[in-house]
Amino acid sequence: MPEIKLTYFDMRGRAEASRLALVVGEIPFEDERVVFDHWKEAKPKTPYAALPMLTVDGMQVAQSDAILRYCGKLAGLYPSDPLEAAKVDEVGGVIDDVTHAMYRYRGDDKDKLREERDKFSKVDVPRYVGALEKRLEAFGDGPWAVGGNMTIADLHICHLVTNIRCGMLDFVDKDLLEGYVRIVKSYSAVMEHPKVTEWYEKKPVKMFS
Ligand SMILES: N[C@@H](CCC(=O)N[C@@H](CS)C(=O)NCC(=O)O)C(=O)O
Repeated sequence: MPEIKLTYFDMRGRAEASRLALVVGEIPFEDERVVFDHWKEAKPKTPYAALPMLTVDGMQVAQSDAILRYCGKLAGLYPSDPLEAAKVDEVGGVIDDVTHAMYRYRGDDKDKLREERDKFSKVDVPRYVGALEKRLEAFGDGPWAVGGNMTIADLHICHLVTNIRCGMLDFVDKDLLEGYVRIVKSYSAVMEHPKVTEWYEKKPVKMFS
């Protein structure tokens, strides 16, 4: 097994799905959390001046999706069958679409933010999450998103549901996703996995604080 270090800030953000993949796969790794005071110095040493970054036997791997896919492969959470893998990547793609819509407005104008987040809740979520719900129903009864086992698709979903449920998004109802039964089923299956519960007993969930 290679020597692995996953470097990110001390929050879930774009690294938690990869951390969970390694945890579930029982892959030993160093969970390096950079404090913002040290980030200025570390930033130019990363490939794209951004985190997360994975270091595998001294080799840097950047971009959260690439990192997650790599961790998923190591952990046995990425299908070897190309069509099943495509379904997993499809889920990752639509979660990216939803996340993009969530952060479409990044300015300081609270009225504008409320307007954008209303649009997110009333237009983007029904469009993307509603469609994903139907796709998962077509993929199977679950609880896993794709096939009969956990894959990184479930970790993508878990990331989205956690972000909404924790109430960190201004002007977004934390119950927004509760009606999407098939999606919540996948989220719950991840959160109830013994390795995941053990992880959160040791590392309480931190969002952006
Ligand atoms: N496309 C990149 C985006 C990485 C990114 O934007 N990282 C943010 C944290 S989520 C970052 O490093 N921000 C600090 C900075 O830009 O100085 C990925 O998915 O890894």
